[in-house]
Amino acid sequence: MRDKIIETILDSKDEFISGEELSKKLGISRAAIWKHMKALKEEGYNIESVNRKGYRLIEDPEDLLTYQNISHKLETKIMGNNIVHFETIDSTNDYAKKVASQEPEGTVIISEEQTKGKGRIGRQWHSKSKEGIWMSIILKPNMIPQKAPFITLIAGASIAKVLNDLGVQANIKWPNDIIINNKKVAGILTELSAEIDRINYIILGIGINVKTMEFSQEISEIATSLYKEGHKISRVDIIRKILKEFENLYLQYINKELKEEALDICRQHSAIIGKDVYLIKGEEKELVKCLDMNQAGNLVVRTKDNIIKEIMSGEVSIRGVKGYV
Ligand code: BT5
Repeated sequence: MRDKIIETILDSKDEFISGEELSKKLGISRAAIWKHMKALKEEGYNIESVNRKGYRLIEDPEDLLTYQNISHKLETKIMGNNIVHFETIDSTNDYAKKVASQEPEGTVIISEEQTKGKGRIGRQWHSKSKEGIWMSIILKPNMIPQKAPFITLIAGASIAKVLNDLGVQANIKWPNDIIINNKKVAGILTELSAEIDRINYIILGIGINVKTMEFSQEISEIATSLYKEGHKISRVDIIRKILKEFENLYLQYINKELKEEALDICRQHSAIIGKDVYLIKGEEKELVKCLDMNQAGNLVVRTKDNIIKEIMSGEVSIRGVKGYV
């Protein structure tokens, strides 16, 4: 019922909607409406109630990443059907792992803040309250574990496509970074639980800097946000669009083994194909030229000695010759 109330007041935008109208539309008493409104206010919705006029949302409700807000106008079949929202949590990936066996595929764990946001190989992911999108999607594809790394590329492709469609020139720094103006705006952390021949679940963690204007010193040179780059786009809108785009590419991949669309997006929006970059693996650093991404989603590079080799995601980090890319 609360979802319906939210939907109705979202539909009436800045206009007041009276208790009577709401009670007619939803078929519940005005007292019941009042109780729901009270609960919604406690949840953080800024609902104004004025005598004889009724109710309206007085602040941008888009800012809350609740199920009610995201599911309104969400056009997916499975992604985001179930959303678990936190004000604060250690890491949405860690929480997702704890609940993965009970929750259905497509469940989204999302938090306004992470206190122990994670990057790859134990690195930290800065996730300040309400400044970005910190979310994890639980996936349960019926396929062999070797096919899992491609999911990271599908996620990168969906983020890049959505941002470009919204007018943001975002590129993919293979395999898991999204870049604007040579700086990192988003990162992906894919974690896998599997038997030898079967996936139990995949946790797809996505972190996107949206509103941050000042980053901590450690990352201020390499990080950026959508707002910082002049794109004031609502977090809810981005999430809905990413869930839809990701679902499209994901279902093509797991149901029909189709990769072409995702690969095309990755190539079209690549931040590194055609460039000289450093491949970094532990202490080793090697200068190579990126030539392409092959069908498997691996990076094809040419070394200084003119040897062509294929790099698998997860093996390396990449740095540009003159900075981050
Ligand atoms: C990543 O790792 O880029 C994966 C980030 C995934 C974050 C999401 S948020 C939701 C979910 N729950 C989690 O706990 N994690 C996922 P990696 O490629 O290892 O990059 C990490 C590096 O990026 C750090 O070592 C910093 O240099 C830099 N960094 C940290 N926080 C950043 C931020 N907010 N924006 C840009 N760069 C950042």
